[in-house]
Amino acid sequence: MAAVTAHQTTQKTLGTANAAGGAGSTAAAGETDAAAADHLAAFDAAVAADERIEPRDWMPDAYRATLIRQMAQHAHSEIIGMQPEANWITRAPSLRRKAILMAKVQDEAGHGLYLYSAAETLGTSREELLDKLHAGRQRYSSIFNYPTLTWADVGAIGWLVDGAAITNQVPLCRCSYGPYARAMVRICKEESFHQRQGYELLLALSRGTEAQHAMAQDAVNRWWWPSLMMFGPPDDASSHSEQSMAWKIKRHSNDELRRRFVDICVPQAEALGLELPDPDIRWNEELGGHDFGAIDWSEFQEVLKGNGPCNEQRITQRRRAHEEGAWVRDAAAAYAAKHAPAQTSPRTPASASASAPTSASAQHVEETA
Ligand code: FAQ
Repeated sequence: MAAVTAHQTTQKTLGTANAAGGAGSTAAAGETDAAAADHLAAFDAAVAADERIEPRDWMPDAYRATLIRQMAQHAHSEIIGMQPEANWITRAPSLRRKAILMAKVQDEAGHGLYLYSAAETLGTSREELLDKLHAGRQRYSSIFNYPTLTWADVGAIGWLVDGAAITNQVPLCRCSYGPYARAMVRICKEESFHQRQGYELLLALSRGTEAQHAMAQDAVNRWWWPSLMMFGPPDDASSHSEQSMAWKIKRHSNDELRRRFVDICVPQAEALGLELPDPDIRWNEELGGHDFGAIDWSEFQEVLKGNGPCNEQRITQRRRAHEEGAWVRDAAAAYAAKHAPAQTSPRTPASASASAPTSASAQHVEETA
């Protein structure tokens, strides 16, 4: 990928993206060309100096739109990602395993909450983002369109899916947008616990009976390739990477992170006593990393088009959970209105103090299942 500076790419995209609104839009009414150029120069300098861009700072519309797209997709992935594992809560083989799995699934809901809140600082709302998800206008990760067929899938998700998520997300802790970077710090700590519980679960199965070992191997066989796809299309087909890396939203390309993940997994699989389902994995001395087999990108494209094994089921369940949670949102809004601090300003009519709360506070208790 050719090296580009934030300035070059910012100029290329200035004014081309749909502004999401907010304080720092390039579309600020009445702004002169000179003022816009000053803003752009200050933004580029901040990115170049590895400073954080904060919600009230000026930012190019396309930067804002890119962040909203990625953060929304990330938040949607967290809450839709609750479904495959939640499928096993009632069938966990022991109280200990059930408690751990419930805590993990709850953590994913929390991650969705942090990320929707961080996205709201860009001038969008959680309601709007969820509407777009439910209407199929925003994506969630391809990985959550695969079924969890056995208990070992819970282990494979923890080890591989959370493992891939951490590999991708640790660099996001240094993302140029402050609220996203800060949300990622806490999320990564929790993902790290998730990855370990999956590894430990698989280890127990791998060292168990022959049937348990076979179940663990089968789960790894099914989750390996979709986990590699989580990192996104190959670099030469990744439409957003060049710009996102120039803006320091992304710090590494999709292929770089995918390779890093394979390098991490190979010795872990060995320690687990399980095989990765790829006969082409071998050490490449020259690269200082592992080579691996070709990914079936047509499968990835089909899943993105909505034709994965569980796309329909996941989105239907998500829409149903949202509808069934309407009473909780209504109750929270009524409670917030009742307890809203009284307005004392003489210019504010008394009735205004009892008006409905902001959508942000009403949405605060949005269900996440
Ligand atoms: N699935 O140009 P790029 C988790 C789309 S969280 C679906 O490379 P970008 C925790 C992409 O949006 C997992 N779509 O895009 C957990 C774009 O579409 P567009 C989620 C994908 O953004 C564990 C097009 O392809 N993590 O697992 C995928 O630069 C267990 C072109 O792609 C994040 O979201 C995909 N895998 O790079 C929860 C991390 N890949 O807009 C529960 C943050 C690409 O052109 C249980 N996100 N697309 O229509 C990122 O780092 C980036 O957005 C990438 C994609 C790397 C995912």
